Amino acid sequence: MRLVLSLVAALLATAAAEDCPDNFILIGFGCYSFPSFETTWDDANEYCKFMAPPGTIGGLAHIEDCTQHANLWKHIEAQPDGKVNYWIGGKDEEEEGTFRWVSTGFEIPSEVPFWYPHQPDGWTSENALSLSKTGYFADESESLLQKFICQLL
Ligand SMILES: [Ca+2]
Ligand SMILES: [Ca+2]
Repeated sequence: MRLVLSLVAALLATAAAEDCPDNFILIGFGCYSFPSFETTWDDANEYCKFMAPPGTIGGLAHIEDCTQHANLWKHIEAQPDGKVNYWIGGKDEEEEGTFRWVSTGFEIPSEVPFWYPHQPDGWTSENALSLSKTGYFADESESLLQKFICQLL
């Protein structure tokens, strides 16, 4: 029985690893990539589109439920120097104070459970969404140079 279980576990692990293309890793149910350089929000989003393999669509990551938020942060915390600010795919430039995922247009709920206390606080000078080194969301100026998280959408 134990042998069967470990065979099943090995098969599942292989299947999971094959679910994401090169340069992407499976975290929870999504394929993510963590490029090593820092750039502006717009350039980060363009890079995520550019690095997606043919036949797939890439963009900055969107985090739409608590489980995925926790999965991603657990992965980040486990990396050496992982706890920094990362651009993710939300903006509030169309309607100040209402952040939306640019990939889907869905509104990002405010306050608990995603946002750091008292964020967003930058009004019209901060219109881009960051998964900050606190593990929670914050608004930042989109021209800041930060690391970023890409996702296959
Ligand atoms: Ca804003
Ligand atoms: Ca802020």
